[in-house]
Amino acid sequence: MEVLNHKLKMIAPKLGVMFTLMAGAVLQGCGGGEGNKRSETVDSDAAAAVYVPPGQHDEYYSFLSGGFNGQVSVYGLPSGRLLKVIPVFTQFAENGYGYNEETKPMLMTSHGFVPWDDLHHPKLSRTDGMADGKYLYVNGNNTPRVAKVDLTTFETVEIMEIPNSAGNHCSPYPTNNNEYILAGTRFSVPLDLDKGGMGDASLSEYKDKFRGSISFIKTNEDDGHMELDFQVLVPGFDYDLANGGKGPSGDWVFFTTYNTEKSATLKELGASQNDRDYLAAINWKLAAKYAAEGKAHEMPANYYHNTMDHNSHIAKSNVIKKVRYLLPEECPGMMYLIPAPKSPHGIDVDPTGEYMVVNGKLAATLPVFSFSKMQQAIENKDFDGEVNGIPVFKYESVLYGEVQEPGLGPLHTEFDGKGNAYSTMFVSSEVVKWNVKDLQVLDRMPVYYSPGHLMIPGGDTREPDGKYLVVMNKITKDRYLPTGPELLHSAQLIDISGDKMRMLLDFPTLAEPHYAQAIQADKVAPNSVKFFKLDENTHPEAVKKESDASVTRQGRTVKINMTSIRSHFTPDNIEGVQVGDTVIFHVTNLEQDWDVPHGFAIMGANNAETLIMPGATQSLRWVPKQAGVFPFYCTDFCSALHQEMQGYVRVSPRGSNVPIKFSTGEKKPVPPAQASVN
Ligand code: RUQ
Ligand code: CUA
Repeated sequence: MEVLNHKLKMIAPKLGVMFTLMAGAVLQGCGGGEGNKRSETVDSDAAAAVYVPPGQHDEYYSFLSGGFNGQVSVYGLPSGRLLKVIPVFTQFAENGYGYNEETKPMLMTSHGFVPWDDLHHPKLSRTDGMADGKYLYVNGNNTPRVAKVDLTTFETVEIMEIPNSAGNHCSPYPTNNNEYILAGTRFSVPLDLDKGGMGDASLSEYKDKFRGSISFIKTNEDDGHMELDFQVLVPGFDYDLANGGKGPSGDWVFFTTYNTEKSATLKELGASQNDRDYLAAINWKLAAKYAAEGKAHEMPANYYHNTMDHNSHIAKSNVIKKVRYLLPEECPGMMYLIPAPKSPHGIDVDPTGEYMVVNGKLAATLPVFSFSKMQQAIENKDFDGEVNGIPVFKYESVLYGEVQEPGLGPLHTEFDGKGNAYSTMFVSSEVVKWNVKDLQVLDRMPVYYSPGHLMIPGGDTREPDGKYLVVMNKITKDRYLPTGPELLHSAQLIDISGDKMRMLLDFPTLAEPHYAQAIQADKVAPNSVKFFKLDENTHPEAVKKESDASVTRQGRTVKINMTSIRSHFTPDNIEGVQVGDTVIFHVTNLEQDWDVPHGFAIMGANNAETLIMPGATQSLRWVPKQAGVFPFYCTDFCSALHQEMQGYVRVSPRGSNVPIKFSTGEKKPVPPAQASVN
């Protein structure tokens, strides 16, 4: 296997695309069975390097995208311990997100309620080019959305649907002071500039009618609130990934493109005809200036912006009906195209902001472009024609150099802040370390198997923390005990503090992580909220003391305003509900203590439980379909009497005359004999 691997590396660059892809199949195919043998190369002291003793905390929070589970998973590093799952685009039965009445509006879109997405790229908010630990932005790939997670509560608090986009993959990219979150479309679609949104067009009209868009989402400095400021409508290519400049290139953001052939069918062939696709360079500051100075047009739109109110914990949706757009051909100096190896994937800019690495997954070399040469080329008008009025640079005029024989299938690169870059090779299944200045390969580490993204804490910022590297592998095979045909994906932790990489740890991950971000724990942990203050709870249905609990009927709706505290609900006996009523339980958790949520679930409900944090109110809708006496109970083991935390709702046949009645621990008259003893 080692020999074959080596041979492929030597031969494949010369044989081109098809062989490279076949080689991938071969390597993956015989991956099984090799894993245990190779892992013997792990140092005997690796365990000590990742050991976090019981009761002690990890050094970093890492946020791994959940890919097709639509969530974010939070792991501690270096231990690889799972700390939390944050539901974002996906309903989450564990805590009721997307099931309870308060959070349902978060998942509303112009397509209706969309309870799932494919979440690829987490990016931490930034101050002065560094992660500041306030928010985590993530993309929804399938139904284009950008979400914001508040890192004081680890809750999704905002979701913005992106109009005129299809496949929001090169997204989100926050600029160095969070001025904008940029989001680029993956698929181009026929845009109807008069009526707004997608138009009806024949696929044979792809070349003329299809367009892409790059969205500029402005953020508010105080609370990170998002607002879609404008879009740049770009040529009908596919746009893959984005990353921004820093330092001298801080005003720029770069997007890889593929299918510059504008092929509408069989893209695996059609989009690989040209020898080169492009790296699109956009001066975001200039774009914002053009938009502010009246260069923007306006078109009708229809997209949702959902926000969660901090005090009431109620989400609401705003539907926005127009969007502004810029056309590159009307905005000189805003956008350029750099020829890049065909069908490139990741674009990564080094910490100095001078070098742009294009990971050409089908290419034999890894080209590195120079930002200062690009500035020079703009000045000298060193162009090789144009596309839709956008100047195309001559390849040589912006190229810094190429890493020779880096490996097969480069996908992504990050930096250690010591002048080195680390790239994943999907096909040859390795992480390759190389020097950014002299472009020499310094080290290779085989990984298991087929890595996508890798992540170094701060590795995409001005000052990376070059201690650990996490590589996220697409194929798991034999790394763990088998679990049938479906296996979790696998992450590996590598020590990059020395000259040579050192493998430390394997840990399975939930669903399919693409990108991840990590940050020193002390930038996040001190701000973590322990519970919500009951007196700041502005939920209109909140009940702040047991004596205010109530059950009221309004027509066919029965509203139950209930409290929970260790270890009972008030009320816990409810009568007068009829078959077919809409019953809404508004449950307020009266606890004012850390880590005492109460859950609420009722038999036969067509949604999920809801888990109520201390001081918060959440509402669950239930339409009983049968008569009977239905138990409800607390789902979270909250005290020694948790099993007693339960109650009943009596449901009578439709039209019955049982009145609304409710109680908790009805006091029985005290017998006179005992009364005198007390
Ligand atoms: S992308 S590796 Cu969104 Cu590279 Cu997945
Ligand atoms: Cu409350 Cu269990």
